[in-house]
Amino acid sequence: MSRFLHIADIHLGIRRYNLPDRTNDFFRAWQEVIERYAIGRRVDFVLIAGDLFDRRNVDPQAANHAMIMLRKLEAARIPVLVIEGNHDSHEFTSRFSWLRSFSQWGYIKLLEPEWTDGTPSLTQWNDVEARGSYIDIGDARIFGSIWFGTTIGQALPLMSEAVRQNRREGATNIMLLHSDIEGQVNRPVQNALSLSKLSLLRGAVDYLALGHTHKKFDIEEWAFNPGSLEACNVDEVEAERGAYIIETDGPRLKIEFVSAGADYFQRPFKRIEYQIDSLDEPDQARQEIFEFLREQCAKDEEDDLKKPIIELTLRGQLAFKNSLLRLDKLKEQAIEELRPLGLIINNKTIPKQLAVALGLGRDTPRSERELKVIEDIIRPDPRFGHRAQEFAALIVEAKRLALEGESPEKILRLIEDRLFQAAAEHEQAALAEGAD
Ligand SMILES: [Mn+2]
Repeated sequence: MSRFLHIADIHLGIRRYNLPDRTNDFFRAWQEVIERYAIGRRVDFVLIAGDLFDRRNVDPQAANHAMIMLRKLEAARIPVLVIEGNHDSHEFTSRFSWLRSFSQWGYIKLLEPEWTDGTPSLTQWNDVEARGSYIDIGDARIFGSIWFGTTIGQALPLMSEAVRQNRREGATNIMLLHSDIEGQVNRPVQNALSLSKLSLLRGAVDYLALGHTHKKFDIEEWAFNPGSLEACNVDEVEAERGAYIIETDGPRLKIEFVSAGADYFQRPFKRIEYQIDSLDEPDQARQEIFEFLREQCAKDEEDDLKKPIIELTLRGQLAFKNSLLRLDKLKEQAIEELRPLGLIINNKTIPKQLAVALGLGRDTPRSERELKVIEDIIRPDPRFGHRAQEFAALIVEAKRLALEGESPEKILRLIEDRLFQAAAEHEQAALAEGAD
């Protein structure tokens, strides 16, 4: 029987949004998870499935943050098995990397397959050389891998075959993998590992310890992805994430998941919106947004650990040039006077002259939407505005003819006819009015 902690995507040293305190949040999450669930539960080993660090050029503070907990794990005699992620992988032009150095110094064991002529060969961990591709701890055998990036599709069948040949029968065979998985990515990616290729590993390992996607998921209670320990960006805030504590008994697994926020430290985010319409003067607009922020900040917890990071999204129509709003000034003033832990401002306003086709429902057909957009663009023009609807229809018709391959001359004639016809009618109407 063995018990282990599986985490991934710790991202120590994160600098996203330029929030200097944010990197401490990531340390706090890492610290609590290691203290409570690795040392507190006396696990046999810890798995880190990639992205321990936010960048391959680890900065001194991030190295300290890693070392503080790695030394505690060392004192508790808990080995830490690590693979590279896309954020902290080595450079192809160098055989040195910080993860390799940490491994050489004995604080982690970086498990890497060796590649020669496009095929992987796996070697057992050698304590003297401090290198190897897999390691035996108790009744578990743990295999590492590397960040495959765009080559994952070709590399995975080779890897799974190599692992199959080196599995230890009777043991719990575990593999670490940092990769996008088909069906689990929110953004468009080309290199997600297909489920059919992933299933090749199924016969080779009993537990697949995944990393890379920053939200929790599992595939058929066999491949597990805990998600990042903290939220790396605002869009990740809502996603469930945390750590797995696994107990194995041969091929049988007992799975426990501890959740960010509920079971260990997580920084709260407060996402607020401000509607900017009807403010015509930049300084006044900035002041009103500031007052709104002041009210919002007054409601926040005083306790530094509970204070939220604020994400303010500005919406609506702007009657003046975007740059006149001087959001940098707003931010400076807010940080100085309101002292939020972090402030992220998103400007989603649109210039008034581009605010077209507003108020159309989601189910408005495309053709109707198109007509309305064109009409709204024509309307402010004093030459054509009074016949916006008519000319919008004309433009759509000209487009239809062009798409049907009609000759340019014929399309031009149609436009001229309608324009002159319109002008003539307009003139007549004006004359008739004058005659009254
Ligand atoms: Mn990551």
